[in-house]
This record gives sequence, structure tokens and C-alpha cells, in this order.
Amino acid sequence: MELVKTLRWFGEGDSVTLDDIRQTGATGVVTALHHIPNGEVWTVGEIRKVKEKIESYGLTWEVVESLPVTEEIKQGLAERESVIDNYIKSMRNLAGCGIKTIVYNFMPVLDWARTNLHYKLSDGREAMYFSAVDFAVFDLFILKRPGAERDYTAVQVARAKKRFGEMTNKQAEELAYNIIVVTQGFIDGVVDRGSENYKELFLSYLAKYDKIGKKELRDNLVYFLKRVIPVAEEVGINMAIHPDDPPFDLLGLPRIMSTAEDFEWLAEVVPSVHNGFTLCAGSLSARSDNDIPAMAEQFAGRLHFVHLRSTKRLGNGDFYEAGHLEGDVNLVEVIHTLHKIMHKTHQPIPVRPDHGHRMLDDFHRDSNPGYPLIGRMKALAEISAIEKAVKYFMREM
Ligand code: DNO
Repeated sequence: MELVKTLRWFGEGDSVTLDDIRQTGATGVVTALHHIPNGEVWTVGEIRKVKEKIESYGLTWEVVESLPVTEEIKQGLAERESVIDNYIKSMRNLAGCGIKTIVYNFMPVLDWARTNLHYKLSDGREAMYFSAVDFAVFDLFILKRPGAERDYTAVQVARAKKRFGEMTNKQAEELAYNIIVVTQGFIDGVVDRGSENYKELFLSYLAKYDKIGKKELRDNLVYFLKRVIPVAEEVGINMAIHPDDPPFDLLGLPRIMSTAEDFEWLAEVVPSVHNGFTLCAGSLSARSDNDIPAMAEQFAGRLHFVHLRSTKRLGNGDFYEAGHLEGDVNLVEVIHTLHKIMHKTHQPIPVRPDHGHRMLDDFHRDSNPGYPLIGRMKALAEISAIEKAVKYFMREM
């Protein structure tokens, strides 16, 4: 049995085409109906159009990433009822079309965070980087989030102040624009590329969490799952929550999917195996206490999707996205663990390389941050080669 190798495709607007994807070695596609506004129903007609298009290239639509869980649901507002009704309709429509794995996340406001999207590696490739001090600059001095100082030590504030003093206005503006707009717009975040006054808008979203702590956010997730998991069981859909990226507190927002304890909690409150996870090795690895192969083993029956990637932690709160054979995650061990799981469950697990470096011809073609073609193709080739070797040594071939 093999892992199902997939690549993410952002639909018709993606500069990386299905024709490109089928040449990379991927057999599956991970996508969403990015043209449908968050919270609206995905109709059978719209789902079919995309599915047929993917299949016309000899590929299969393996995973939906993401069917967005909107802010009404995360904040637990009265309006969540109708949005959850729509969510359930979309689930039923997807299942009716044979698409049975849905990724979502429960991170408030910000889907993922990096401070530098063009960090140069020594050989000329580019990776994405998270700088703790730059993020503090953004929070304290650019955004000027009310009460932000409370979340930092005096030393951190002093460092951020010094760093801010060294930045030009243009650099500060770019930092904010990257965090709020560039990294969020293309994955259907709350602030899209067209938003004017994006900083004010973003601050107003953050303020909505003034009275929502970890407990309240957990309650809101459970409320959502108690509605959708029975439907998932009925129609055979696997729900796969994506962990927090990065898996630690940011901007005073509650975070509830960062550690093995968080995973344990989720599996306990709604025990159905349809209530599962996306094991995002990259996101989780930004914390040294997350043992990714151990988490894979512990949550084996609930791993509906895996993002294979690695980060390099630099010891000061910073990390960057390392090559797939480098960094702090041992992907050989992760892939070995996934094979041991498949051996027992006889269920092929879909994986994708997640982000890749920007390299070679990627510099001549615009793509969404983290999703260049050549870098991801290299990662997929590395993953496939690891898998071949793992299978060989497990006597599976
Ligand atoms: C970023 C992605 C995330 C992920 C969502 C899942 O590149 O890993 O945007 O798709 O958080 O809901």
C-alpha cells in the first residue's frame, strides 16, 4: 500500500496548472471552491465542475482544503446556526460527489503566520521565516494592539523597539501587509487582497476575541462538531482539523490545537473517528515538545490527511521552513510510522508536501506563498523516494 501523493491546487486562478501537477508524480489534488464566498453552500453543480476538470487530467480530487469554518462559528455568534446549516449542506453535496475528506481549522482570525516570505538560503533558494521579534514589532508598534505589552516580557519589548527603530516605513508596511493580507487572501482568510484599511479591519477582528478565551473557543468548536460529526458519520466524511500554525499564542488570541494534549482533548470530547486530524508536521514542529512520529502513532485511526514538511527552530522563537530532508522533523520516521499505520488499517493515507522552497524556474512565475511548483515537486520527489526505501526495508516490495 502507498501513501496517496497529492499537491494543492488553487483553482483556475492558480499559475500552477493541473497539467503541471500531473507531471510531478502526484496522483491526487487537494483543492477548494475558492470562488465561493466563505459560509455559502457548495452546490453539487459547482463541485462537479471542479471534480470533472481535475479528472480530465487523470487526477483525482482527494481532499477538500479547506471548507472554511467562518468567524461566526469560531466566535459562537447566533448567526452560526445558518452558517452551520450551509456547512452541512456542503458536506452532503461533497459526499454525494464522492469527496470524503474535509480539512478545516479553528484558528481565530489568522490562518497562519510568517514574517518573511523571501528568506534567502545560502544556495539562493527562498524559504518562509517566522521571526519572533518581527512579529512583536508588528503587534506592538505597527498594529499597536491595545494591551499587547501584557503579552511580552520587558526584554522582548525592548528588543522589538530597537528592531522597529531600525526598520524603514516601507519595511514595516510590508511586514504588516504580508501577515494580514498576502498570507491570508489566497486561502480564504478574513482579510483579502482587496481590503483597504486592512490594519484597522484586522484590529477590529482581533477585538472580537476580547472575551473569548481558550475555554470559550473550545466550547465553540465542540458545538460545531456536535452538529457536523453526526452528518459526517452518516455520509462517510472524515473531518480533519488542521493544527495551529505556528502552534503557540499570537496576538492575544486563544489557541486550542497546538499540542498532543489538544489533540487528546478533541478526540475525547467527540469520540467518533470521523472527528480526526490533519497531521501537519511542519506546523507542529515549530514547538520542540511536539513529537510528530509519536503523535502520528497516538492518533493513528484519526489521521485523515498528512502535511509533510519540516521546520528548523533557531532557539530564539524563530523558525524557518527547512528542506524536506532537513530541519527538525525526521520525515523518514514519520513516513515509516504512516506505513506501519496503513499496514494495520489497510486505509491509504493522503499526504501532500505542503509548502516548498522557491527555486529555479519558480522565480519566473508568481505563485502563492509556500506553493511554488518546482520547490514542491522536489519535496514530493523526496517524499516518494523516502517512501520507496521505507517500503523496501519493511519488506513491502
Ligand atoms: C497554509 C495552509 C493552511 C491550511 C488551513 C487549513 O499554507 O497549511 O492555510 O490550509 O489552515 O484549514
